[in-house]
Amino acid sequence: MVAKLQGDARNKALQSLKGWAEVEGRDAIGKTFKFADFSQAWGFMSRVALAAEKLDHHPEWFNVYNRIDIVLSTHDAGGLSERDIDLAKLIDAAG
Ligand code: HBI
Repeated sequence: MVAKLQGDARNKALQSLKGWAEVEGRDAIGKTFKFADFSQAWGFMSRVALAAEKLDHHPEWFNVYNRIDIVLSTHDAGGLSERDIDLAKLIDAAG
């Protein structure tokens, strides 16, 4: 069972991220990525998909042409966990 991030640990984890914001109305974080075109965006999504599969932790995302809106939350925990923080860092590295 994955634990939800709470209190100081949660604040510290959120502060370690760049450009990720808490999502209104749910225990999740989100970030929007923009690329030059669809091909670049799809390449990024492919890299993220492989990293997510390795981590066994998956993003919620929405893509239109060169834009990808990503939301991270741990369904097994019912909210934000350390797994989302790890995936956010992998996603940033794939950008
Ligand atoms: N991805 N975001 C997210 N949250 C989960 O709880 C999760 C996941 N990917 C795989 C996964 N859980 C597995 O542990 C199974 O629950 C399918």
